[in-house]
Order: sequence, then C-alpha cells, then structure tokens
Amino acid sequence: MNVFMEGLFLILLVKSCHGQCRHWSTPEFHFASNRKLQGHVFQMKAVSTTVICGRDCSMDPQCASFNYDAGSHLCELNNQTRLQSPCTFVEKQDSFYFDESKKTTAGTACAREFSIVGKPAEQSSMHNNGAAAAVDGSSSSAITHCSYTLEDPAPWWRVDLGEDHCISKVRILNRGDCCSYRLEDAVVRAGDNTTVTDNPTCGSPVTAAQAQPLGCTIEFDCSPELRARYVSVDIPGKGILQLCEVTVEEIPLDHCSGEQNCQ
Ligand SMILES: [Ca+2]
Repeated sequence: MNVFMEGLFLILLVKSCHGQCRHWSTPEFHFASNRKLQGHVFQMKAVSTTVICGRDCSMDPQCASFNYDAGSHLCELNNQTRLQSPCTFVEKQDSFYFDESKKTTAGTACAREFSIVGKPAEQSSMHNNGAAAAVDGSSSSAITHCSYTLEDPAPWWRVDLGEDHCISKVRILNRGDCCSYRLEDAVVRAGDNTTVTDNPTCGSPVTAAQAQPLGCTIEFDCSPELRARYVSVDIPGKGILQLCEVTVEEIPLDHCSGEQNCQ
C-alpha cells in the first residue's frame, strides 16, 4: 500500500474513534510528502505502516504530530507541529509528515530576516539626522547613527520597501547615549498607505518599561502578519522620534494572513 492510501486509511481509523481517542478524534488528518519536522522528536521506533505510527501518536498525550520514513519505516513522534515550529519543517526524501492542520500540505512559512538597509525612508521633520540613519545597517545606538525628528505634534518615520512584503516582526534599536524614554508610546505599523496612521498596527505601543533602558532592542510581533509596502513608526502625541535602527522579518507573501494558497 502506498503512503497516500495509508494516509486515507489513517483518516478512517481516526474517524472510527468516535471522540474516544484523545486529540486525534477530529475527523480531518493531513500529511505533507517529502517533509519532516526536525528537532521535536520525543519517541521513535520502526513500524510497518503509517497507520500504526498514527495510532501510537493518538495514544500519547505528548504527541502533536509525527514523521514516517517510507524507506526505513521509522516512526517519529513529535511534541510540536509544523505551525508551532515552521523553521524546522524541512524537506526529506521519502518522509511523510502528519498532523491535524489543513495547512500542512501548503508548505512552510518560516520567518526570515528581510534587509531594509538603504531603503528609501522619510520622516515628519529633521533635527540632526535624516530618516535614512534608521536603515543605515549600523548596530550602533549612538545618536549619529539614529534618525532624529524635531519635537513634532505627532512625529513619524516611514520606510518604503518598494513592493509588498508580508511583515511578521519589526525590531527597533533604541537610542543608547541619552533619552531612550522618548520612544514611549511609539506605534509600529505596516501597510500600503503612505499616511502612516491609516495602516494597521504591529504589536503594542512601546511601554515606559521598554523605553527606559538605553540602547535596547524592542520587538513588535505582527499577529497576524501584515501585507505591506510601508513600515512605519509614529508617536500619537507631541514628541521627538529617534530610531537607531529598524529591522524586519517576513514570511513568504503567499502565506500572508488572508492570502489564498492555491496548492
Ligand atoms: Ca542606524
């Protein structure tokens, strides 16, 4: 029996549990070919079919997913799923990965660093340094490497990525030689509008506790990820906006929230 047929057979087995099996009692069960989840195996043994491997997983409260190698017949039980650990979901010939998510067959959405060094940037006004200092690629938190506005009614900074990307995380390196507190209440946004406040927010505004330490990096998780040409930072009230470096992570555009995946 080929693995595809076994996969269908396993769905029937799962359905037959009628809610008495632990978490495999949901009716849909999906697999990805030539894939495995690495680094989360808590038990392994050789078994003759994927059905037995799935049965063993369903009987173990720790098991969230499993890999089955069609060549060696090795069954590996994982304590995480592909969605929980997308960067360890790798290609492996003759290996089949199973879990309950419908997205399992759609491939991985591993976040990766996306360099915005040198991208065109603008800001509401200029004190000593222009907006480009926030994307100059330097890890220095000295003011000479930071963008710096005047004290504006609602200061903002914006970088143009040139085309849409799917932004999953933004990091800001705060000023290290003075005045890091000025970043309190700053909001990160990402979207396609050039007016920064028209775009959705990424994460939460900077708290006083986050802004207080000198030269620290503050992270903003975009949840869900945001399809965006522009990434921006603004302070809703009167203030001075200074950003020593802004960096971003992205996921593939076809995995962006709300995107259709036609695989
Ligand atoms: Ca910089």
